[in-house]
Amino acid sequence: MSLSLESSHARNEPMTERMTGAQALVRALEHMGVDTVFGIPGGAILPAYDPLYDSTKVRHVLVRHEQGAGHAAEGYAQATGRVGVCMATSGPGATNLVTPIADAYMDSVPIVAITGQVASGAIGTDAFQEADISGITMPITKHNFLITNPADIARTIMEAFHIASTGRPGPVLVDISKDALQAETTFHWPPTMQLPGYRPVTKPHSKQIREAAKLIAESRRPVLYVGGGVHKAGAAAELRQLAELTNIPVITTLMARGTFPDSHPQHMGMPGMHGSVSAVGALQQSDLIIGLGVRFDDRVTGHLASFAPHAKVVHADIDPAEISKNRHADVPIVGDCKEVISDLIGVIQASEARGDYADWWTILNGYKKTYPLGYETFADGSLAPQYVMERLSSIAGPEAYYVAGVGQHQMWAAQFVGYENPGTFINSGGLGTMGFAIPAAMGAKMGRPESTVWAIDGDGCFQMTNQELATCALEGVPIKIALINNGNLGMVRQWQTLFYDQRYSNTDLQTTRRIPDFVKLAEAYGCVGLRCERPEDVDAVIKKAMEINDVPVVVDFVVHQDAMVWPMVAAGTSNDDIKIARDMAPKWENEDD
Ligand SMILES: Cc1ncc(C[n+]2csc(CCOP(=O)(O)OP(=O)(O)O)c2C)c(N)n1
Ligand SMILES: [Mg+2]
Repeated sequence: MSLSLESSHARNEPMTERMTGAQALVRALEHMGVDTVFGIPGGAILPAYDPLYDSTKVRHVLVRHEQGAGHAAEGYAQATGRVGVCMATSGPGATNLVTPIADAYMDSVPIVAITGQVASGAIGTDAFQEADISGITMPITKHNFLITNPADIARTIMEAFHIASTGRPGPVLVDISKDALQAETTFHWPPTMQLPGYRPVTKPHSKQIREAAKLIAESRRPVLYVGGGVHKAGAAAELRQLAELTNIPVITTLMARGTFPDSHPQHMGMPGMHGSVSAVGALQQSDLIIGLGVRFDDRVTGHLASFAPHAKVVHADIDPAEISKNRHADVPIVGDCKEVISDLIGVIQASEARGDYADWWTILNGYKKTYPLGYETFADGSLAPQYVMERLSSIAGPEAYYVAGVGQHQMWAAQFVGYENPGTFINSGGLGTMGFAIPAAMGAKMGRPESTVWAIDGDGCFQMTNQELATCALEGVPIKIALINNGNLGMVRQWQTLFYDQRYSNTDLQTTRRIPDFVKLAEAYGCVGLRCERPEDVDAVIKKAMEINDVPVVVDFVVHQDAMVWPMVAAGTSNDDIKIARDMAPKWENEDD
């Protein structure tokens, strides 16, 4: 998958025409190859909705909440590798986009958010529905623009798509005043971009690559720490080649699940707070971490000072600001992961030097064997959520997309679904946004209509954005939702169980009283609603859901409220103190053995 837009540029013949700013906006979107825009109209953006009505190339999807538009754009972008687009009016429309914009910023998702602004003469007067959205989103956008001159619209749209999709991808906001949309202008295409200071470095420095290869050959306990940047660079195939060439173990972060196949013998699992013992142990005991498209996030490192204490670090990222931000890099490499990995492969292949990792593999295979992921089943015959994930994974298979909300269900989706293909697990990693799953699944399905898309959502998350089921039903977007209904804000409850003496303050959603009744709610939205409460019914209900492809399906999996996510590294503690169950720690190999 590549984020290049060059092919759509090449198709465009030069043209000049008189039209309104609003028409120029729609025309520019068409030229950029946009086929789907998610949004809701309102006063300031209304001029743009008029020419949009006539566009045969751009499909506007009327969502039920602007937050849904933003997450749908993210889901679309992540499933297709193209830029996702959302649109909203000024003031509350724009502020409702703040959460998905922040989400896209944290997870480096390329989206362009277009907002209407009050007329330029009224800006700064507290006009009706005025919000300084470019000011508000300054710290959560890769870049943003406020346009008051219609002549700037076409060029700015091209620049916005270019910035969103090149270098480290991210959200770009384009705020356009109502008078700029209404006024006449001359539309030129293609415009000339004016981004003199923007030149992301993609080609890594060859000296740094040689240094990295030298450290790899010298190391005894290396680990490839793979993050979201590898898939974004379209480098999953190169990663596999590098891993197999060197025989180095691979760990895939929450944002990289699927970038390296789970079934591969060199895969150690996911690192971090709810990572596997083999992945966390590999990091902690390594003598060399090769970080590719990662940011040494606190959820991965745990207590930073005790993270991987014996490791040297090679850190490759397209964003120089990430390198040595949290952990000092002995060999910093700025560049696109595809180029970095390809160059590394070239240097390693050309040299005789190879590391000897036999002892390392003995230790790691021991961890894998002794501490596989597991879970508790319940004597009362009630449903374990992890079992639902295992069966879903097996029945829907690795070709499907899985889009998670935030909470325990997200972690179980990361742990118990088997990912074999890059980009097939879509979730809110950096911001941890409840309500992400339903609209993001909608966007993913619109981008990949031929694929099965399962949202894995929590009962808490689902109640934040389930209104987009109306959008899905009306627009013909047959997503499937596995609702993991534990009746609680489960992840918060888990922390209350472990760290707050089981004082369950405000985490009981009381869904046991069927308020709401999720099956009836699904039906009210024109979807099929199914319920499953016992392990013996799981396969049948998933198979039934797989057979329904004309409308969305919601399966209310009523699960035990006490299921917990293990392993766990408690926040702020060392990865060395990972627990595989309450008060149960793994036994580490002595690193000097
Ligand atoms: C918008 C938002 N508000 C609050 C939180 C804090 N939070 C994290 S997980 C969680 C519980 C999620 O509950 P549910 O969707 O039922 O998932 P479960 O953990 O039960 O699987 C909460 C409240 C958040 N991540 N996002
Ligand atoms: Mg819940």
